[in-house]
Amino acid sequence: MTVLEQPGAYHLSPPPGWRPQLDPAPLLPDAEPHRMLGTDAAAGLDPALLTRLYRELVRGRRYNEQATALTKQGRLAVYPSSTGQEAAQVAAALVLEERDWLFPSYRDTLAAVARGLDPVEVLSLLRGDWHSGYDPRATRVAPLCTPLATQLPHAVGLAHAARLKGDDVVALALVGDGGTSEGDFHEALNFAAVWRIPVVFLVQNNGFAISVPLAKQSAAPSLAHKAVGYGMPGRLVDGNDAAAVHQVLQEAVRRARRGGGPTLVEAVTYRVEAHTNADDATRYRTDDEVQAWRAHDPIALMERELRSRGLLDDAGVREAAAGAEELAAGLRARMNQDPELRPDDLFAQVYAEETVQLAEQRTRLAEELAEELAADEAARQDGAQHDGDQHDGARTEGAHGAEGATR
Ligand SMILES: Cc1ncc(C[n+]2csc(CCOP(=O)(O)OP(=O)(O)O)c2C)c(N)n1
Ligand SMILES: [Mg+2]
Repeated sequence: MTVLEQPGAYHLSPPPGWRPQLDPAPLLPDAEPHRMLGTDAAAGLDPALLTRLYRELVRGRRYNEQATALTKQGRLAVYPSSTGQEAAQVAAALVLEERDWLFPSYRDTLAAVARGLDPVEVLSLLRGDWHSGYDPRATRVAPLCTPLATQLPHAVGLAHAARLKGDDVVALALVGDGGTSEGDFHEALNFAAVWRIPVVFLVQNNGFAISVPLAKQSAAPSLAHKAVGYGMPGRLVDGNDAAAVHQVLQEAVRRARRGGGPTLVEAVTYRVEAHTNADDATRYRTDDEVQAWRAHDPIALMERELRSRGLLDDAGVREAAAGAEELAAGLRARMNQDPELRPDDLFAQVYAEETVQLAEQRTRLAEELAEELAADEAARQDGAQHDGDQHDGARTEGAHGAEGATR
């Protein structure tokens, strides 16, 4: 007899005691992205914070331009520009306390720079020189992460461990719209919500995962809505409004710090440049779309606010531009120096204890390099011998020639 055949054993609806664990209504994001700049609410914002945000936005844009130029000069292997997304990255950096941790993706160089990291060290990975140019422990910034969304479980694990150890640490993890389709996104959010981990997830929805537009990525009402399924609040914010992103993230960080658990924030923004210097964005989107977003520019929004409140004038704009120019000049000068690389470093810091395979590879590389060096040396000596012979020949000929001439 199956369960269906047992009288009264099967109910079409759940037993009456069933109810949702949590009222989903308070978790739902607002219908429209939260905005501050240009609204009455902006009057209450701290002028020092606005000014700081503005300076970082201007520096960030210049940094993007300079780094992109360096790819064209062969000084940087690849650069994923975040022009148009500066507000979300800068706000993410400024909202954290020194003891907190940032988990960036490959596109989040500006968040690392605004956090105070060395601008050249931030580019080390994208230059292909070294695993991470900066010390994640000292800076509390995890390495820029290329495998999509893997930084999310890392952030959750770190914040969980910190809480177990009694450390007052919040982790802020950045991810793209495309990254929300990854299994790691699901695992990180589920674990974080169940364990009420002090972590904040910031999705920069820049409209695209390379050439895949958001509509082909997700059918959710918004990416912030995904939070509800995990049992954490979802917040929707205008990602080009640095003051609004800062405010929403600050609330989420404070909530996490006081034990309220994680929040998922979706910053609605736009990737104005191509995916990287190696991508041609004209193949999958129109110029009109790009121009419409340029009209909602994060720097222009902030400048307008500051000017309307008498916090910025032409001289202030020039001063911010000069500061950004100094950053770019330093970047140029240092990136144009050839780095000193040790091939053996390739194997360092991969595992706490080196695996047998890695040790074998290390030995093989050392042998190959030694062979190459020996071959180079032999070729050099051969060349020198050959040059010497030619030189001697030339001298003899020359001598004869000279002799001939005197004759
Ligand atoms: C696990 C994994 N799958 C695929 C890729 C290849 N890949 C690199 S960037 C990218 C698009 C990511 O889009 P999104 O998450 O929206 O971030 P964005 O580049 O827009 O900042 C893809 C698919 C990858 N890096 N990692
Ligand atoms: Mg994207």
